Amino acid sequence: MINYSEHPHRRFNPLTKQWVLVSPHRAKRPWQGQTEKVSQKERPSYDSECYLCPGNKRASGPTNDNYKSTFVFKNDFSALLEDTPEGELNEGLFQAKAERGISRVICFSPNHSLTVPEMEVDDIKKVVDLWQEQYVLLGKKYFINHVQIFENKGSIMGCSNPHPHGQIWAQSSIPDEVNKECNSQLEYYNKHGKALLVDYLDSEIIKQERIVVENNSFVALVPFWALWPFETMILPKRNIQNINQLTEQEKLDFADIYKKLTIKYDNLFEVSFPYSAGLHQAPTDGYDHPEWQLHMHFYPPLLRSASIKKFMVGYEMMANAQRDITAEQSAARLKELPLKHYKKK
Ligand code: H2U
Ligand code: ZN
Repeated sequence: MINYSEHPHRRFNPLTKQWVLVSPHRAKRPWQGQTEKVSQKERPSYDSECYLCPGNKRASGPTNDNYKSTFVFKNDFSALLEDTPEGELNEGLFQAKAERGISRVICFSPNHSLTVPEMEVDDIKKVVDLWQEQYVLLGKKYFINHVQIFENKGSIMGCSNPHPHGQIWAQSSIPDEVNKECNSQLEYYNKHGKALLVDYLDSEIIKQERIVVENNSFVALVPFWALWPFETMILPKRNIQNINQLTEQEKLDFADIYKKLTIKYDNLFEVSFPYSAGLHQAPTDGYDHPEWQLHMHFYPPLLRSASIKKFMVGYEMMANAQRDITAEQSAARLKELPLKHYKKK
């Protein structure tokens, strides 16, 4: 009889309809717990060379406001442009289409030395306030059908600057990852009359196998179908299609769980834990989306220590995502970690 914590198996991701190969027998070797220290220089709270610090001149010329909490500006090297000319190529196998959009950068704090897990909950809430405001402002524009809010953290993830910040890319098309989730959630809703992720969270709450941390309004868990070793997802406890529906209290709770989860991440290998994280929510195409459930994904690359990362190469590139340690094992490790940041020990 198959034992899912021992034998190779595949797990299905109902959001993307992709499979992940799980090989738990390979992770059986005992955990050595090595946490080799990577150089962790304390950063100053202000860096005159940083292009995101308040009052500083950015790479391309403009000067940042002397901001006191959060700060948003148009990406000086925007991947998407508002004034892209119309155009479409439709020649059989050769298809292309002009794309319009807006790219913005968000500074989370004026303090250069901080990261989300080290920020105060009230200050993280201001980031959530800004996300909400930007989702609405950008989403209202007639040529914006999707608003992607995300954070790249750590140079290993290609993040260009340690100053706490995130980005927003808003555009007229629904990007691929979101489109997969749109289709799956709609299909599920049409069949069951409920949002897929609402049913999913209900089952996870009953099972109690993959939940890492929760508060009154949110749960953070390792999804059953996680690809990355310590991948997690934050889910609201009520059905919310987009961030604009969050109440003041829920925004505070969102900030609280964002902080708690990232503290656990930092504590795992006692390092500022790198990841790409992003909100997934209903498109801003003017339609109701009862099938949608707001959620935030965290895709961290680290595997065994502060420097040993999981590579999605070889088999993953050619065939299928694969992991050794099961989602349940990862969740158990994250769950047992303290909610006090290791630097405060
Ligand atoms: P990361 O989140 O990956 O670090 O990217 C930071 C963004 O900041 C990046 O998209 C922008 C880059 O284009 N940027 C500016 O808009 N102005 C600058 O002066 C430097 C970087
Ligand atoms: Zn800075």
